Amino acid sequence: MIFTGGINFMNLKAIIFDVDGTIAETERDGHRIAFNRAFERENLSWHWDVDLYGELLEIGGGKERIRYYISNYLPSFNINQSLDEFIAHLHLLKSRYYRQLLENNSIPLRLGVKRLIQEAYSQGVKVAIASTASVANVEALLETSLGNPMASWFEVIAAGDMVERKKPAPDIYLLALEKLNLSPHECIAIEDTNQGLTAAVKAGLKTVVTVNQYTEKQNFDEAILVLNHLGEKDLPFRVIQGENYGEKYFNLSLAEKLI
Ligand code: XBP
Repeated sequence: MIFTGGINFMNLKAIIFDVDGTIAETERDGHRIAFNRAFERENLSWHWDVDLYGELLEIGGGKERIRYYISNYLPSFNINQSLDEFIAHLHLLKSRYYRQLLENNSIPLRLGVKRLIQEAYSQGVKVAIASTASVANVEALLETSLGNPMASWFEVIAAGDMVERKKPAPDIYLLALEKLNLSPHECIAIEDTNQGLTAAVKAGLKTVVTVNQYTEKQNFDEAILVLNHLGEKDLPFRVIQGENYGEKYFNLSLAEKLI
């Protein structure tokens, strides 16, 4: 049992965060822009507009998304090199542009994220990451948006190619749990997409969803709670689905009740 200043967190030992769309709105104005810059740099006449990118988000992982786009939208596309190498090169370029974007104009965290990380850290509840995005891109986001030392508070970063099967497979959550050395009933996951929710639930985790522009119409029946954002004391969340036990913003006591 963790005993801290009068609050007993008997069950909750860790919060596992998804990254893109959950910690920060990185997709539309971050990853999407970086993909397009890489396409331009390679003289490709491809352009992923906001709507098309919404469709492509069904596919997790930057490399996987490019591959899916080529096979489903460009049936006659041909190159004089191996497709794997071409995709790897394009993704490397894209990742450089993404990190440049973060460094020049860091993407703000979603409402309530920083407060929750601080609350968890100060109460001895671990924080961890389970993301489809590449490790370097996750670390760059944490460093530019949270800064240090907060970025180093994450006990575990499970991301990208550390597992073979990306979300909606549960593998990345299972890896995070293994590295945390905790069982699913001691943790809560925070996600923003249906694929992420499926992955977390299949790993046995109770999952809270904070929706965004791209995901608000998705099905979240399996979530324990669905919110518009995590909220703050003076900026309460809106409950879309589930029980909030009278709380107005997402905090550790609500997380404890939910698990
Ligand atoms: C987000 C993703 C990623 C990013 C691109 O994953 O789906 O594919 O769009 O990242 P999550 P990379 O919501 O699980 O964080 O280019 O680094 O793969």
